Amino acid sequence: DEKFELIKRNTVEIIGEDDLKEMLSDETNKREKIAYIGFEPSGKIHMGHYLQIRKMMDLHKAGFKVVILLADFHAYLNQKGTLEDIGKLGEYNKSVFEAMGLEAEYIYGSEYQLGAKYTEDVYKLALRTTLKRARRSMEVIAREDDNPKVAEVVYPLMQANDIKHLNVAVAVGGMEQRKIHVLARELLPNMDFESPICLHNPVLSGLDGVGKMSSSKGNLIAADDEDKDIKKKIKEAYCPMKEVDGNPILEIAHYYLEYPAELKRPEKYGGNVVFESYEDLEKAYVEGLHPMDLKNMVAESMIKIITPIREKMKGMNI
Ligand code: IYR
Repeated sequence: DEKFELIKRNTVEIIGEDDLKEMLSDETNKREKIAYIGFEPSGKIHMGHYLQIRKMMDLHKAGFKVVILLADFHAYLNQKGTLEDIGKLGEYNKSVFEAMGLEAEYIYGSEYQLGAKYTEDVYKLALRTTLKRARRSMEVIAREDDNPKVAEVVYPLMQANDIKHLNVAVAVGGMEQRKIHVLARELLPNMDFESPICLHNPVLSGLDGVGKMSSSKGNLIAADDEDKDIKKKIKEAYCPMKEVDGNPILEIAHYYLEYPAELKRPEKYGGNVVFESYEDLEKAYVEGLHPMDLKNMVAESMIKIITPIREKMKGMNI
């Protein structure tokens, strides 16, 4: 129904859709409505993060308690720095998510991941997971390393275990988290825990058209970018004419424009056009709508989205 549609909107997939529908219609709250997502603390919060934060707001609206895991030990295991520095980034990330308007409970991994029961469960998962599978689940997530460390295979076991120890019903993440989530779905039922529902968001392409939008690559629009930077980045972004696949600007238009969306342009360039839906816009683009027209629409809407977040961050002294 309505809540389900809100939760499903703009996702790539929900694994366990029927369980979710059942949860939404069950007023006895047999299964606690807890949804979570974890982030390795990061120096830049960008529009890829915001897509996920918005989904957590949808879940909140649909009656879920939202938990945000500031995954400090995970970042540490993934060679992102000292625990102390990662901790500071976690505080910063929390403030940005609050500026985005998310109401949630925030928890650091290090607050519970050294507990005896948690640790025992990691060992159980370690016995039940092949090395090969643990490594495969980390394919997009693990930092590149010519000599991969054991930490890389501990990481997914802990992530699966987080679901149990935070009592999560709905685990959220980008599509790159899917293999870890599927592992959790398979193993947790043998550890006295109900298989989680897993919701996967699209992963945005980088503005350079090379790989995904990523804090480490700088191919992003940040939550606190100034208007002139947004305009410049979008103007210079990869946006091949008539091409849909891997086109970052069209992806942003897909997930961030409000439809019906209006393109405003002078008569001599064809005048104004209204696109009823993303599909409508995509069709026009494939048929030759100019990349500059698309970029102008996208820049305008990004500025509209980012301005209040940026100003709130300034007000909070972030
Ligand atoms: N693997 C995530 C970070 C992460 C997510 C969850 I959900 C956890 O329980 C732990 C870590 C990433 O790639 O950022």
